[in-house]
Amino acid sequence: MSAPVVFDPTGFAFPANQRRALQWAMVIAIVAMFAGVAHGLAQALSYAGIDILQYFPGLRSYYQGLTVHGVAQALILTFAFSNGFLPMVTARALGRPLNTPLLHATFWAMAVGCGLAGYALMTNQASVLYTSYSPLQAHWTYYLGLALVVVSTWLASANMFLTLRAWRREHPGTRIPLLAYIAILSYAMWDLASIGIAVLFLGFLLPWSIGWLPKVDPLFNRVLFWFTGHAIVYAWLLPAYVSWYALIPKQVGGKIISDRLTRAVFVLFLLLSIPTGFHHQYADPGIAERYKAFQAVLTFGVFFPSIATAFSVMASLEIGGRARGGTGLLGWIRKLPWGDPSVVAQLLAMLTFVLGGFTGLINASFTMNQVVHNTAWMPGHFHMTVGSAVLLSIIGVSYWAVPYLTGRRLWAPKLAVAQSWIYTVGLMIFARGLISGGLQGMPRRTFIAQATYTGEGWGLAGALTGIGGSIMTAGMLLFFLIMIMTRLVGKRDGAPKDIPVSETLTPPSPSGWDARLDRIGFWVVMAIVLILLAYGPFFLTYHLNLVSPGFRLY
Ligand code: HAS
Ligand code: CU
Repeated sequence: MSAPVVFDPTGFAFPANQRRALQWAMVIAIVAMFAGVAHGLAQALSYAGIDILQYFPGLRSYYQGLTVHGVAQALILTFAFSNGFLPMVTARALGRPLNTPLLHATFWAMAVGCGLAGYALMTNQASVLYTSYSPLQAHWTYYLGLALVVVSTWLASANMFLTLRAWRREHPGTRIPLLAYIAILSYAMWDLASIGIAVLFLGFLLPWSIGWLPKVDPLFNRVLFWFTGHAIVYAWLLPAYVSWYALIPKQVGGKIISDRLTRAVFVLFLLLSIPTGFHHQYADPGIAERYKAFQAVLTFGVFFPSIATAFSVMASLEIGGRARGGTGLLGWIRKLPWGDPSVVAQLLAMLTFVLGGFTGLINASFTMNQVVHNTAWMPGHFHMTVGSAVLLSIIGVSYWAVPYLTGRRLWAPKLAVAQSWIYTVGLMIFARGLISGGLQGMPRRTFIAQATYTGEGWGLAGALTGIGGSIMTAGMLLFFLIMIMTRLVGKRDGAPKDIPVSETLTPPSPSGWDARLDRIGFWVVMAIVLILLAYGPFFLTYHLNLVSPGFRLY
């Protein structure tokens, strides 16, 4: 008899100790979010000419605040969340618990990493911004701390791979459940991508900050950073896509429209996320135009799986909206569960991401990039991607995951619906300010509140940024209140007992071309081939110039 194609893990429940470990991953994520939000308000108000940085105890410079903001939000929040979320859904999809020692090791690597990097940041010894560009030099604890954060993501991946291997042994011939497959591929992509930053930190910046390596090569360091640094944005985004594809349909009463399309989308991200990093360096000298042009083309390639996602996620939503009685061309939209805080946060995440994605295409265009590079446009772009699609999805997932993990019902669900709306309205005003300011030449990473110059249109752009940023902060404070109250006073009955896992319209086929998508090892090798094509010529022909000592300017 042939093996069943669809595996059914009904009845799976996490052991209590694993549930606790997963809760702690969420705690780190939410604490990092809080640290980042306070500094976010200061950055936004700076664009409006208001300086509140002077009131932050212990803060010595604008760049210290900006580094804390970027590191906390972009590096800690995102990965602390994914370290919990991806293994959690993998275990649920495979119907088997995770490896407990690995789960604890993941947590401790992340916690110690945050402690070390946090020490350097708080004492103003790491005001190098989240891009960690040399020749700005940080204290060694910053590099070691962030290296440990990366190690924690590897441990989380190892946990998923081991769980998958054990499951495969017991289920030969059965297709990998879709949810586990896309969660594992998300981190497989990141594992490859993180090699760049691992070499950068361990091979150059850490020995340099200790004094073992007297000088570094800033251009080469930037190349290593962006090798990881473009793919990192998909490492942030793909967990949100996991939720949009595989959880949200169930939450709105719809179905995943295609098993094979969903798998193919994640394979495309594995293949194309990394060989595109030069699109952050169009303006850098020392990199041949032809390498930049090749990666520009691949950047338009990695746009494609997001477009496929837009159409297929919308189709699953439509199935849900119609099942709930929606009719006509757009009537199904109204019928979506707009009263469910988890769903609303993620619908708003998707809607704002449309603009985030399109501004990305402008960045990616070789010539238009000249207009927007290093201007306020850029934070406008990335707050509509990581600051909306990713953040609002993390918030949306938290609205069911925190009750699921703590066994306590969400506190004040109506307020939670309002929370996402308030944040989103603030975000749109804020991004409108930054985008228009950027088009009028307003620089990014500049303390505008103390700038001795100004430009046409910066007044309105800055005011909108300040107003929008304040509204976003109010939205985030509500989120923290809801999380704390859920933990403290949330009712002990009525919390979700299971993760919302969606069904697919048609189950995966046991044979045929799409069964080959499950050969993860093969796709990893293909990804490496593409990386070699895109980066190989540069690395092979580059002469390392160790020229720069370290500087601490702020
Ligand atoms: Fe980007 C710079 C190009 C996506 C983040 N990006 C950045 C930086 C960050 C960032 C942080 O080519 C600044 C880095 C720094 O500090 O210097 N980006 C792109 C492109 C995409 C893109 C082509 N970026 C992202 C995502 C990010 C992110 C995602 C975070 C998560 N970006 C660039 C470039 C630069 C850059 C250059 C360098 C610029 C420079 O000069 O420095 C694409 O992947 C975007 C594709 C996405 C779409 C949107 C699809 C829409 C979907 C939603 C569907 C809606 C539904 C709603 C279903 C085309 C999937 C239905 C709901 C109903 C209610 C009906
Ligand atoms: Cu990029």
